[in-house]
Amino acid sequence: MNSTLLPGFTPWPAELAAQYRRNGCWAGQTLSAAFREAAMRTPDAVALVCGERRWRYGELQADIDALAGGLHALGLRARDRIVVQLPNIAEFLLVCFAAFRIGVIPVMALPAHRRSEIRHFLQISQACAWIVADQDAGFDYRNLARELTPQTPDLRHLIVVGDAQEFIALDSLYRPTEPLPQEPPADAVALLQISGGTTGLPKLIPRTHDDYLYSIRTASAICDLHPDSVYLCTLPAAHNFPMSSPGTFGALCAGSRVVMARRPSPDVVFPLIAREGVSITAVVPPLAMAWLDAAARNTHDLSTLALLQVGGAKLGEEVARRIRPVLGCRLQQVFGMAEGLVNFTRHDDSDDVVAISQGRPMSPWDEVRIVDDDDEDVPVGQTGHLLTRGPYTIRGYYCAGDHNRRAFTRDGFYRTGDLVRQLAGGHLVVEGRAKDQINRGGDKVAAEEVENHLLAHPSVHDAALVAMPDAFLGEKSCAFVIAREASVRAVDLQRFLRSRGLADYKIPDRIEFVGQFPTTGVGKVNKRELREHIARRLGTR
Ligand code: OOB
Repeated sequence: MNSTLLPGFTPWPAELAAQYRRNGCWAGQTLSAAFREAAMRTPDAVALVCGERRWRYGELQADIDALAGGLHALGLRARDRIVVQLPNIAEFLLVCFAAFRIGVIPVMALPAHRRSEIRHFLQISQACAWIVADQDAGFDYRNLARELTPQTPDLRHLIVVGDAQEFIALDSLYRPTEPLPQEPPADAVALLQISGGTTGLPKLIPRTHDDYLYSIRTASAICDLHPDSVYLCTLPAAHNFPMSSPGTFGALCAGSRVVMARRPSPDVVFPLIAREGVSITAVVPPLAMAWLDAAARNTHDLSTLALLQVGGAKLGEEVARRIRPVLGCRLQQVFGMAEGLVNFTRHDDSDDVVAISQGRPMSPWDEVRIVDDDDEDVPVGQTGHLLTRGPYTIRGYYCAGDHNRRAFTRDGFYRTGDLVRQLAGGHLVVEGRAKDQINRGGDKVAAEEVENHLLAHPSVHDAALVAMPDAFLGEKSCAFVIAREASVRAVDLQRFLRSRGLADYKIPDRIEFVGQFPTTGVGKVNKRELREHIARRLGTR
């Protein structure tokens, strides 16, 4: 047992934890030990490819240990938090596994996050270190660091991949001779994922070595990852889907090869698939559509690609049915969440089930309930709220007592906020969403977070953010605003939100000025009506 739990982490009840150990879900192994096992099996096999750089398993293990030594020499200790904000480069994986080795907990920020999100992550996690790339996609992360370091007293180390300027260069932290401390216990928190969020500020999701490794290994078995598999990391590496379902972590623990794609566009990805013989990758629906379109002009050999995983947002049935004929690979739908539960369609599912369903839970130990507004089970086949608990679904967000009382039932089921119905074979069909969130092609936008930023503008009296249909992204965001002054324009508000350091994907795609909001019977803003209103204006339902 772990006697030194991270404060703010909600463990599973002791009886359940004992059961998950007895039934073999929790193997009592850390993520770093799982990688080491793979590295020892095939030290000469290529583990990681990033641009022209390549690591064999043995070399990667040596670099991970050397970096763990350097982080330890800096003063980082077990349970310290480090915000990791890196693009799809090898260093992302090196830093994660070095941190796991010494029990340091990465907070999985996305490259798209800006001042507002990063300040919040630094503050809520009390991270003592933050690691960024010098610049990426035209954004200089060192400038953001200069702005934020004075405001975050816990932050002691700013580490930079590339040109570090006045900060610490990651390259200077490889210390192969530094003695390493003991590995952390397997029931310790390994990492903090970021929630899509429904409230004012994003929540952190504590995942333990035990639970994460179980989900990775189960996903790897479902996707049949083996030493000859080649996994292409297309989506942002820190996201739960390309990291663990089975993702880069799954591939590394299975002895497969990981290839990092710097950008997800077909002109980058198709040549990489051909050059490296990629066999599996994960995308969101808009990317699947972009790849389908690009396939018509494609000259690269994509024949090694056996499985395309699509998830993060609802995939349209028509798009689903085009994947195999156009790209020549099987489709797997993946419906998951950083909080835990991941559903997959399976190899032996019929084409129809793969086209219309979002898969079924990956573990026999996943408990799923579909309930009405009063938490009563609905009859099979009817749509209701999805609740879940199990060996890799969290019991609470990090340091979020009040919110946890709403987000979980008293008996520990996580309220996913998704509306689903179940097919006879157990597969789930996502029918909608009860949570106040916009799913912008897989990027999650919490309405309240954006509304709060809008309300900070002196000309805004009230604001309500809703989803509007979009042919490519599935959904975009539309802010309805009651202005105090008629002179304020949409571009002013969009510029204002950017100046507040909000990630670009959260800036409302459209702003509609109105005199008042429609209300529900109890006087709440009627967002359903606002959604219908904007859909009508756009000429779609
Ligand atoms: C994945 O994780 P998150 O945490 O970014 O978002 C979770 C939410 C779900 O609750 C659901 O609302 C939506 O994203 N979602 C889907 C979906 N997959 C996720 N909605 C419809 N169809 C799907 N296939 O997005 C995530 C994590 C692990 C694996 C895959 C996706």
